[in-house]
Amino acid sequence: MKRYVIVISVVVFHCCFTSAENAVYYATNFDDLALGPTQHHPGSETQDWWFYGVRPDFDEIQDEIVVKCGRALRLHVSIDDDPFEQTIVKREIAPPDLSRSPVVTLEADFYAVTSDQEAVNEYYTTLGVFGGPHPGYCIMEFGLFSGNGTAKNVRNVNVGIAYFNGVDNNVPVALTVGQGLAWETWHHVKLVIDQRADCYVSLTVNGDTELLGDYALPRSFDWDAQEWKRGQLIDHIQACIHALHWDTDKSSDDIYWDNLTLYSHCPLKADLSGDCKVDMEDFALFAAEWLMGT
Ligand SMILES: [Ca+2]
Ligand SMILES: [Ca+2]
Repeated sequence: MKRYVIVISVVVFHCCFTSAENAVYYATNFDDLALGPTQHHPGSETQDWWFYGVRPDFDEIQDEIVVKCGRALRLHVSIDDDPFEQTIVKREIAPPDLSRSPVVTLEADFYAVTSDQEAVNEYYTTLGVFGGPHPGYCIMEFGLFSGNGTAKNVRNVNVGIAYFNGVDNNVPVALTVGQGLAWETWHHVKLVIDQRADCYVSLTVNGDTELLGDYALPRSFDWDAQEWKRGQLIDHIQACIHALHWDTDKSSDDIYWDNLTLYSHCPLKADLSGDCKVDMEDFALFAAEWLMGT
């Protein structure tokens, strides 16, 4: 009995300080992709199947700005765009089985540009992962915000995420990291969610981490069922930028994405059987080898 207690304590201690291998679902630095605008769905193999969502020629694989390592994906909205016009670029993904690796991470570098930093119209762009049970369900996403009543060179660039508060996703998380970021500078964002626990895990921006385990993941409204539902099946990555002009203030805006990675893992080191659960099956495996060879 005494040995049993000791074994349990060793396992629990171990699982809190280690993590399992990552399952990578998509990763690109865009460097080997063909230059130029993305193509209509399903896209071109030369551009690793990135395709435009709603309108052509407002996005491109490019290497003309100061890119820290080769090519990057650029999305653009014009000062001549109608308000609420948007540029969307997508990349489909074979839906992964998250049951054995429910902690999902989306990482990317971004470089934000606006033609008029003194203008107060809104700058708004997003990077997210979407999927089923019906197309368009948000699995995880973060936005980059500026302007909206304050000059963009005063507010600078701010990371934002939504959470489900029991009613809707309309009240953003009050973040402390990723706020007041410089324009025309590369920044790194790492967003981690726990799909099984239905909560965020953390947000890391330029090395600063904020824990977000108290926040439920966003829902999407199912108009047929008239209820909010949580997406379960990842099927594409999506980048978007919006033209949000004011009558008095307009701007051409760009976002550049690079070094994009989507992966997941099981956080339970004591899961020896590989099902991302720790139960008697794992204990039996552990006990069977306890003190073997000693
Ligand atoms: Ca690159
Ligand atoms: Ca197990």
